[in-house]
Parts: sequence; structure tokens; C-alpha cells
Amino acid sequence: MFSLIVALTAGMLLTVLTVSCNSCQSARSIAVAEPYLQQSPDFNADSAYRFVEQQVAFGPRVPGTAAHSDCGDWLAEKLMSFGAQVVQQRADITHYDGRNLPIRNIIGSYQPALEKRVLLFAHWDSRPFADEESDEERQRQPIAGADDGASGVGVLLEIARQLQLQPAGVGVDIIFFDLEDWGQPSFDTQMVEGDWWCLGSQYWAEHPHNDDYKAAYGILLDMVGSPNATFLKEEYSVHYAPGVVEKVWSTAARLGYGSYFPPHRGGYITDDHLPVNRQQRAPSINIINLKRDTPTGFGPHWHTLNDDMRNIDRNSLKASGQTVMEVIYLER
Ligand code: AHN
Ligand code: ZN
Repeated sequence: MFSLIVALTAGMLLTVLTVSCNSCQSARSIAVAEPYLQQSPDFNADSAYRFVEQQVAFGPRVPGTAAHSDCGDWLAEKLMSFGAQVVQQRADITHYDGRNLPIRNIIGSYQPALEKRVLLFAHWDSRPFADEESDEERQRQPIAGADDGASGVGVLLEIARQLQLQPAGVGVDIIFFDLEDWGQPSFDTQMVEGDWWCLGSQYWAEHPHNDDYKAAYGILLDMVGSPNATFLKEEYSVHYAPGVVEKVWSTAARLGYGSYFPPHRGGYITDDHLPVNRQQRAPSINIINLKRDTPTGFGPHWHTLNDDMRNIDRNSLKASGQTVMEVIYLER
């Protein structure tokens, strides 16, 4: 008789071997732990970090400013340099305060001829007001949006760079949505009826860059950069795309990123995946840092002037970026 003690750690796969032998009456099962072998190219977190830093260096990417337009040019140029077919979508919308605002969605496609597609997206604008600051003066200043905006875009730029080096087995569309974050600030007490968040994705979902655009599924990355990020299972994601949630969270666990992707539910978050789901462009999930111990449910730096590079951690970029890459490179 012998006993086999197997320690299972994160990232180990349990394989059950059934063996039979002459001397045994019956078949025996032996559990063998094997390390999970990553199938995707290595996501380079230093590279992603630089892409976040470069966006932040333009200054707050507030629609209508030079920083926004210069950063938009840089993003489109970056996607082109990584071999994507780039289309930009421009439109004008009227905002809750009556202002006319331009929308600029930046779209990069890989293998546009392939029918099966995965949609990856993030917002590239930054919020014009730090309305979660306690000081009223500071509430009217724009945020740097290192985490809120630039982190998701930085991860997707690194994935774009990797897609050029080694194409995936499916078509991939990367969209940088504009005007996600101009929702009515808390200091504006006049209530205006309407959906003022996610204007770029609302526009695209109603007017996609290709007629009848559909993807097999979609993944939004929002606020994926802060240290010890926890990507709780956001409720609209679970509602609209339970299979995608399962696929992404189980892939993260296999890669050893289970602490970033805990198996717990978060709240319902109005975000860019909502219009994409409602218009049935792709069943889509949101990978977003959610907290159970803060008053807002987001990280403590959310919509404050602290949302800058001090809050960006390569490990969180890596956990989200490698997980998304593993999911798309396994797709056929
Ligand atoms: C609301 O709080 C309504 N939406 C959060 C979506 C968001 C803002 N993501 C980043 N900034
Ligand atoms: Zn925001």
C-alpha cells in the first residue's frame, strides 16, 4: 500500500489517472498535479505600463481639449503601427448640460476577413471632474485617469502589439471608446433625465463601424491597473454573458491569477459593456476593480486627483492582460 499526497496550488491542474494492474483486483485512481501550460505569448507588463504612462503624459484626455485630440492621434497611430486596420468614428452629440461634444471612437481590427470575432474594449477619455474629492475646489479639476481609462487602453495596446507578432486563431477588434466618463457630476444638483455615461459606446452600439457587426463575445477592461485590484464578477456581465464570465475567471485561476479574479459577485455597473449588450453586438463582460469595503464600491482613488501613475501596478496589468490573451489565443 502506498499513499500519494498531492499539494495543489494555484495554477496546477488536477489530472486523474486511472490505472489497473495485475496484482490489484480493481482499478485505482491516482491524482497527479501538473502545472498548467500557458498557451498564449507572454504579455509584457513593462510595455503595458509604458503605454499607460504615455497616455497620462498628454494630460487629462478631456474631450474638446488638445490633450484629448493629441492622445487620440497617438492611439490611432499606435494601433496602425501594430498592424491593425484602423477606422475612426466621429460624431457630435448634445450633452446633459446642452454642450455640443464631439465623439471619437478609435477601432483597430485584426484579421478583418475572419468571421469569428472577439471584441476587446476600454474607454480612452478621462473624466473632466474629480467629483469624489472632498474639497469643492478640487472637485472641478479634471482627473489624470491613469487607472480610470488609461490602464485598460494600455493593456489593449500591449495585446495589439502581441497580435501583430503572433496572430490569434480568431479575428479581434479593439475599440477605444470616447466619452465614457462625462456623466453628471455630484456637485451638479440639477437632475437631468437621460443616460449620460458611456456616450461613445452608446453611439457605436447603435451605429457600428460595420453593418450588423456581431462578435462571439466582448471583454471590457476598466480600471485594471491599481495594486491588488479585485475583479469581482460584475452583475450585468453575469446577466448577459455568464459563459464568458466563467471562461475568463476559470482561465485566470488556471494561470495563477485567482486572487485578482475572486469568485465573488460585484454590483451592477453602468459601463461601456451595457450598450454593447443591449444592442446585441456581443455578449460582453466587464473586468473592473470593485471593492466591498469602500463607500463608492470602487478603489479609493476613483474620480479623485489621486488617480495617477502612483496607483498603477504592473502586476495588475499583467493579471488582466495575460488572462485576456490566454482566452483569445485559445479561441478557434
Ligand atoms: C457609474 O458609476 C454610473 N458608472 C461607473 C462607470 C465608470 C466610470 N467607469 C469608469 N468611470
Ligand atoms: Zn470614471
